[in-house]
Amino acid sequence: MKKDVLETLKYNKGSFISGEELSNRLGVTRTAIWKHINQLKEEGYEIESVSRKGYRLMGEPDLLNQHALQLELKTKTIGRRIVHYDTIDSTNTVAKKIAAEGAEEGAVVIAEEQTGGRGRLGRQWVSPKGAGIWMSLVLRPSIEPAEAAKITQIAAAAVTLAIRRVTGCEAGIKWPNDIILHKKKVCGILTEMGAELNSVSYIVVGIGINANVDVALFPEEVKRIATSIKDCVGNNISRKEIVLHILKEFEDLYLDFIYTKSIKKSVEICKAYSVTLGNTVKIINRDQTIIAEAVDLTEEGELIIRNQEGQMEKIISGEVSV
Ligand code: BT5
Repeated sequence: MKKDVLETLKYNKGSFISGEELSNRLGVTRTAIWKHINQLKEEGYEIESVSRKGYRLMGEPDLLNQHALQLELKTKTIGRRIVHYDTIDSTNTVAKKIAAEGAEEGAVVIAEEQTGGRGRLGRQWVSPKGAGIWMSLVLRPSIEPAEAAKITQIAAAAVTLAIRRVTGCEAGIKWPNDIILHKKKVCGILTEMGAELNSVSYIVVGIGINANVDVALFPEEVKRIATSIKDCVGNNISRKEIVLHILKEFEDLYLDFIYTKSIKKSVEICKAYSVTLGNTVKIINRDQTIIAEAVDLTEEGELIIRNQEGQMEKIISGEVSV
């Protein structure tokens, strides 16, 4: 019921709705409405109450804990359980630990700050307190280890859609795991797994987003390549809105993958918003560097390139710079 009260207030954000109208619409007494409003206020929602006018939602807290997200989450499984930390070394490390101990599919670990945030190949992920979105999803698809990279493409598509829908910023995807705003990195994705030889036992997909982060405070070498959503929008954005949208978009695309066994839908989104395709790219894979033209993505989310001899090649993973 509190969820419905909040939803109605949000729908009318900035304008008054009377206690009577709320109670008629939701089919409960005005006293019940008043109780829910008070609870919401205690949770940090700024709600103005004026006699004869009613209630007006003025501001929402930007909390990423289980309670705050649960109130507005529209998913079936993803994010139904949220483990929230103030400070943790890495949400991926925690997610892998709880997954190995049996955590259910859809569990999400979120931290306000990471002291040992990780990128690929042991690189560091800068994760300052309170301003970013540092989260990891636990998944249990029945797939082969070689398919794990598909989850990165699903996550890239979900994050890009969420940023675009919530902020209007034209987020793009640099294959395979970077989300870009104005040519700079706003988000990185790290997919890890626990697996037997032929079957995956769990996948953890870590998503790091510079939401309201002050990039000027980053170390010099990261500052040059990074940006934040705040810098694109011009003011702080609601991390909660972004998280809610990511979880919903991710669930839709992930379930589509589970049912159809194909990530075609995600790949279409990755292609539509790709900043890689059509460009000359440098691909670094272990000790090999190739300069080539990025031509297309396969239905499985691999990159097709045309090398300098004019031959087409399929790249499964690697470091790409445009
Ligand atoms: C990635 O690796 O981009 C994956 C990052 C995944 C981070 C999330 S946060 C939640 C979860 N928990 C974790 O511990 N990790 C995941 P890669 O493609 O290897 O890029 C790493 C490089 O990005 C670094 O070497 C830096 O150059 C740069 N970098 C570091 N922090 C950054 C930041 N906050 N914003 C933009 N770029 C950053």
